[in-house]
Amino acid sequence: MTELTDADNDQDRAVTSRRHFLRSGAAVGGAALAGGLAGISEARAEIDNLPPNVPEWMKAPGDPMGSQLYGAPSPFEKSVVKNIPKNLPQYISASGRTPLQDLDGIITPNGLFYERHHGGVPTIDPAQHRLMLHGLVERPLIFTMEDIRRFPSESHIYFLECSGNPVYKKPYGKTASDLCGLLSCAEWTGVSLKLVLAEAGLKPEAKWIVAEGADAAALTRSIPIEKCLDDAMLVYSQNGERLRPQQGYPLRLLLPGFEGNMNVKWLRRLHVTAEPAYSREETSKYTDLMPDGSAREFTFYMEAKSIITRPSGGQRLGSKGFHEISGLAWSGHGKIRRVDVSIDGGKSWQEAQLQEPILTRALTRFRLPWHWNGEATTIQSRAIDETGYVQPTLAELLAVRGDNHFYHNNAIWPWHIAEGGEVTNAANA
Ligand SMILES: Nc1nc2c(c(=O)[nH]1)N[C@H]1C(S)=C(S)[C@@H](COP(=O)(O)O)O[C@H]1N2
Ligand SMILES: [Mo]
Repeated sequence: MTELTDADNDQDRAVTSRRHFLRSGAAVGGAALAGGLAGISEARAEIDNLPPNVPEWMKAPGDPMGSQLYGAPSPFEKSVVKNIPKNLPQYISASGRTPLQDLDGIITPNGLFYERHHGGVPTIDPAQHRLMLHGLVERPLIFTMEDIRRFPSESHIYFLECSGNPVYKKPYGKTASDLCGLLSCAEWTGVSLKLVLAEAGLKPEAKWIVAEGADAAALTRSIPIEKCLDDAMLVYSQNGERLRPQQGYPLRLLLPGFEGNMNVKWLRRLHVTAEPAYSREETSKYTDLMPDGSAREFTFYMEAKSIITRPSGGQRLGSKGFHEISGLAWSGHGKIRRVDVSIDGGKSWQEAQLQEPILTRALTRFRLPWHWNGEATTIQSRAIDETGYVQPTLAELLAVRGDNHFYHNNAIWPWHIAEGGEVTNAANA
């Protein structure tokens, strides 16, 4: 903030002084030619655009309508892009993370929605796409996309998170996106799976539905029938427009609160069975080895979790004084009831404000006003969901699950703030 002086407030004087400035500026520019005219004129243009002057973008009409048929962000926002890890191979089995630290609110813009795929992103012609529903049903059916869109539609806001977000033992990475960017939230539109199943008629022995994607990975997961008859959706739109190819165009399964992997994209088949398929993705992957040697499998729901996105790793507090701490909390088990924030390395906790709306199985934004005294400290958040479950520390998680685990790390993330204001990941310090 800069205080407005009386002189600045005097528009007439401002215009005259600007003319003076322009005239003298021309002389300076001429004299400084050898030193690089471009730099000088840029700096002068910047001053010219500041109050009380009329900025250059007010002096002529802007770009005409139709110069962009599909809108894009301002060119000044070009650094806000998906975060594609450089240390992982990105051919075929790949992931790109949401830049959580650069976003506000709870909705992820479609172009920044995280993506995770095991066989590349297929290009599917919706006119040639079919959904097959068979197995333990009275009437096996094949649906076109038009058939699916004829069902009554529903829209809901839900988060989606990969259970490999982040790796378990030593959460590496600098930014909130590196650590937690396999997480996004959108308004999804589609049809309740229950309605579609009623059309086929489930047989009494139906206990599981094995869902298969139309990608080169033919990703396959078994879903318990209870979830299929609850809030599961067949989704064709995200944030108002059709699904992006990366999110499963033209059709995906959406299982609110379940680990990302089960939300099968490019959905082509629902096989109703009495037993799970024990596919690769639910045995060798997305299952965790416990200290006693047993396998923790079919861990469907993502447990309560939160992360401070501002200030967060890679950012810097410019000065001591007022800063708002802001972040995201979510739980696969329902609504977020409370978020606590600690600004003293976990010694004491304060209740953060939750921003409306607080939705079931959606991201919830929290914030805490904070006066930073300029000393080094560690800040962190912990989420409590409506079941009363409290987000654990990494040490608590390791004590129960041992260190052979790979997936399902919902531990608290501490950020270290140095005296100079630099924010770094304190979990892998
Ligand atoms: N068909 C198919 N579905 C899939 C995948 C895939 O590779 N193929 N990846 C899964 C994984 S591991 C995750 S975390 C989510 C990611 O969804 P998104 O790319 O829309 O964010 O989709 C799941 N569904
Ligand atoms: Mo995933």
